[in-house]
Amino acid sequence: MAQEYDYLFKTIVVGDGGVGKTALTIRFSKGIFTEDYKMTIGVDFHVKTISIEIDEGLITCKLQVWDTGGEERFGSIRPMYYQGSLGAILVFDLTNYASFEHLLKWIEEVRTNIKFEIPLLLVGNKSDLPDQRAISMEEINQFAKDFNLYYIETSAKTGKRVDDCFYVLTCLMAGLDIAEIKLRL
Ligand code: G3D
Ligand code: MG
Repeated sequence: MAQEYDYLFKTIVVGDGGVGKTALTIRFSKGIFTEDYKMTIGVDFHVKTISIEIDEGLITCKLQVWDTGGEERFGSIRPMYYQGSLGAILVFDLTNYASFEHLLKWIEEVRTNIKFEIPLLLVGNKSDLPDQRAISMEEINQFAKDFNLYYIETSAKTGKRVDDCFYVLTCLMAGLDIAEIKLRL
């Protein structure tokens, strides 16, 4: 039987508890936002196949998105979820400054647990709450520049740019030129 995808990518979603990792993962994989899912304990993974158009045709990528529990008490079981990850989404909450400050810790955790360089995508979630915004664009841009990260602002609630964020990470994992991708977004 022919394989129905060109690539299989394991992707992890990391960041503090409450930033919206589960909401983003569910929005992307199922296209919905629900207020009543339980706090993630350990890990869940969701699968979705996306197609990327390149000059030579379509590339089909199957994403396995692992939604990790961000809470400290899951720390000891978390490392095994990093195994085999080819990309990571680093999420903070645009309305919570501490979640932004903790990004460094998350980058270190990814780098400690994954011995080779993988693409990281920085995501500021809850863009639907502009009045509660706690981090300036300057600060975010500086951070993204310092760590050489591509940055996207999403709302899991409205769905805004959620697909774009997984699409961009997939392109990075597939080794496609980000400048080219930008033009297509
Ligand atoms: P986590 O998986 O990172 O711990 P969750 O975070 O996905 O469980 O989300 C934490 C809370 O933030 C949830 O609210 C969820 O509904 C809310 N949330 C997630 N994404 C968004 C978003 O884009 N916009 C808004 N306004 N809220 C969001 P509760 O009330 O259940 O704690
Ligand atoms: Mg969760």
